[in-house]
Amino acid sequence: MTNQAQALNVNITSRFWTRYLNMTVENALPYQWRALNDEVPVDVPEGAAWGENGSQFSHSLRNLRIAAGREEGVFSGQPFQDTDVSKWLEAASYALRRKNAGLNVDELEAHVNEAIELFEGAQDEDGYLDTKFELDLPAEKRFKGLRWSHELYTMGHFIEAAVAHYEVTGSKRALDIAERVANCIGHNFGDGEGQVHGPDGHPEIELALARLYEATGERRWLDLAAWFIRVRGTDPEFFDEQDAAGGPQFYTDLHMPLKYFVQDEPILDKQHAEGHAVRLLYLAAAVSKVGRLLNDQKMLDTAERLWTNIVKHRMYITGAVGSCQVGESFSFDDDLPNDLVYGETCASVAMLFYGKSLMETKPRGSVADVMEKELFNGVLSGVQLDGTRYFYVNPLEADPAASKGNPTKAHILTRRAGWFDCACCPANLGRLITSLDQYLYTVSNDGKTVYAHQFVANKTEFEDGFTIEQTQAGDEYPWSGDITFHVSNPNGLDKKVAVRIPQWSKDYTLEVNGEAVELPVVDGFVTVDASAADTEIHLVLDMSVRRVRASLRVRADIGKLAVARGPIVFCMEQVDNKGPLWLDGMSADANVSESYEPDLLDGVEVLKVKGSRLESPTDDQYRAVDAPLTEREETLTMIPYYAWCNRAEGQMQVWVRETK
Ligand code: FUB
Ligand code: ZN
Repeated sequence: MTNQAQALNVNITSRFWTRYLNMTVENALPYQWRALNDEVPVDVPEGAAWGENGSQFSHSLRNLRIAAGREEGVFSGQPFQDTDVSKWLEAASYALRRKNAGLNVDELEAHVNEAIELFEGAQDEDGYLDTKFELDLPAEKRFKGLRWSHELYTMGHFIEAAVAHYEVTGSKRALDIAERVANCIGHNFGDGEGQVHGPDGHPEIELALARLYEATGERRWLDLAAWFIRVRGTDPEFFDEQDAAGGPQFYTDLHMPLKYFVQDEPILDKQHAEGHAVRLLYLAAAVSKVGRLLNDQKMLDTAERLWTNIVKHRMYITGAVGSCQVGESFSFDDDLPNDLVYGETCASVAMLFYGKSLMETKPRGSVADVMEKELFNGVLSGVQLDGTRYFYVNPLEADPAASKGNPTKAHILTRRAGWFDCACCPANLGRLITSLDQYLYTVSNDGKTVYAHQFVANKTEFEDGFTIEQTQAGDEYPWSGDITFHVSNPNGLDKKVAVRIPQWSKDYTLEVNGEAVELPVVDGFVTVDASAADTEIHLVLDMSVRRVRASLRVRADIGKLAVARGPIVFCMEQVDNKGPLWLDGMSADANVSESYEPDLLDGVEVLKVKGSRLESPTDDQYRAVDAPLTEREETLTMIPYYAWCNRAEGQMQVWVRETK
């Protein structure tokens, strides 16, 4: 299966997503540039994010300017501080295409060129490119402390940015730098005499090299990506040996097990998603991608196995992954605490990289359903509606008093931050949103079947003159489920369009050219013949409100209900409900009224649930059961989860106490 190679020009027209795209291009990316340029302070409360190094400002661009000889000074920030600029560069490169939608991207383009020039100036003659090492450490320390050095993670993000820039602009300026980086890595790593025989503590280079291979056609980058996948976990002593040999030390007070680094066993033997969530997910996405490109069955099986483990046992209803703050990690099956959750924004973004790759191997509605869940919930909750404040951690239950008073919950912010000391998430969100067009279609290898798997209104031209225009009626998706695909096939090619029937839609109606049809749902898709010059596929999904219970395996959600409508998960916020929210309840058949409120939170569906509120006859801390509690009628207000924390600070919860 292929993806954007055959979808030449995807023009997103969705009202919902155009707002996000334009907000990212016009607000978020310019704001992030200012943050990278030390014009926005780090404002995370103490203890809230891992890895604080006490910096008040990002210093990322300054590090590059110093390394490029444009400014005097010393390095500051995380060892991987350059990646904030690289991810921004990747996001901004995609964003340049919004010029076609009439946006002024001149300033963004100037900053893109400035960033590339800085990377060019900072690169060493041998291709090495990492300002932490270039400014802070002697050259002989390079690649000698890979447990925490993040060197390949850092260079990998630059490679990804360069590939994006090349794909968008056709310019090879950044790509040339990236190829020199890859050459440096290829020279230093491998099975040969004197080469480093082990991986970086943070996967990323594997995905980056696979993308570099796709952009350049150079087979050695794919082989090198596969080498990094295969070497991982084969030598549990590798990091210790580097340390013993005098390798550079970072984060010396952090003692993480090998599992955290996905280095405790070969990834292809792993049965469960374990360790640091972003590390595992970047690696799993690469295993899937490289497995497809090499047709390596063991890699493909591993990618499937880990995905299944995550979505069946280790993913929250919002798509959040990573249940544990210690090590920002996965924990164990069905351990999904709502108030201790990590749910890093980067992890939800990574789930989309992973899902996209699985779709390219074998399109399945179940995978596309998860991608959709992540997009509309786990990912979007990471960013304030105006694009200038961010969540690193995405809880399903939050309480300002608990975050403040209980150190084990200090990582749960109840206000998005303007910038982080470890600012991995903001630009990761940026690069996902500005490349959303790459996540909508998957085309079969023979080019005959186009899987239109996301309900994001768009107009797309494929290489062979085939076009699909997706339009949405009413308040549009995700608020309305009335979707039409206008398919045009002027050359009368042998073509099919496969449309996803989401698992959440209990019922649906399907019409082809105005006639009701019943087609089998295979792997989550209905497939419609589209070999005529014009075909119109009209799908109406069931957007009724759903009350959801979690599996009995999930202790955190026993006796609770969640509420969803279409792909959107809802939550209660204290600004709409009196609180404490844990006293509010609803029954499984509670009456729910819905209304679209165009002026609230940039346009959201609001639910009013006929629920109740627990009342106690006494205020005693403990009381005998002969003083019964009463349920008083109460109307509960619910808004889309992604839009929480855009008004007054207060409690929030997704799962609500279930009453009779
Ligand atoms: O280690 C680099 C980045 O910092 C990771 O991807 C994030 O999870 C954060 O730990
Ligand atoms: Zn992050």
